[in-house]
Amino acid sequence: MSRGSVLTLVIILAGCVWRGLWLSAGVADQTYIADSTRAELLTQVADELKTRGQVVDSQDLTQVEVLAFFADADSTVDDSASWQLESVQRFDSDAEVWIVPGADGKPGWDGWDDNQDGTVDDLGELGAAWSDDHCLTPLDPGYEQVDPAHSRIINRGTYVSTDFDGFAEDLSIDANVEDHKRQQWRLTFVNQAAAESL
Ligand SMILES: [Ca+2]
Ligand SMILES: [Ca+2]
Repeated sequence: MSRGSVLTLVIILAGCVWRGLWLSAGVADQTYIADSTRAELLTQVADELKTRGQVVDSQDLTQVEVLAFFADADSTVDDSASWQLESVQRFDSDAEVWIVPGADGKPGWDGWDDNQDGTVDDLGELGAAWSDDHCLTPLDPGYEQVDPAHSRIINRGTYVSTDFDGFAEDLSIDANVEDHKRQQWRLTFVNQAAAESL
């Protein structure tokens, strides 16, 4: 047997062992559920646009990011008779992402000179490893209360909240004809039954 054949055989056997371990671990291959749920939700979006007199090609929705949540962790896709649109988000390249000092109110660890520059709790310590410092985007609670004196902008470009009207308007423009640059959209859905039980 040639070296190439042995190598092929080893690869096949390794694949079988890996697949066997995967199945024995009880890890189900559920990608199809995500795909079918996305397709279902985009159909729901297309139907909503249709009620507004807009007919969209499925191609128009391929770039739309879809997130679906179950408020009840015990729920499954099989339980979801319907989904409710929870939020419409648009990527804003100018939107600010801040890093804030966390619950202790101090950059990095409270009372520690995390960056060893001789000054305890200076702004340069923001984001120190394993501290309670964290990032906030316009979608996060507390974003409006960020104190610029004790925080700093760490990035620009993130999703911001908007509404379905803006989404519909963007899709109403023929990007091919009018040289329109389609915006980047994210739609979030929540399991309706779970939402009603909140
Ligand atoms: Ca902190
Ligand atoms: Ca310091």
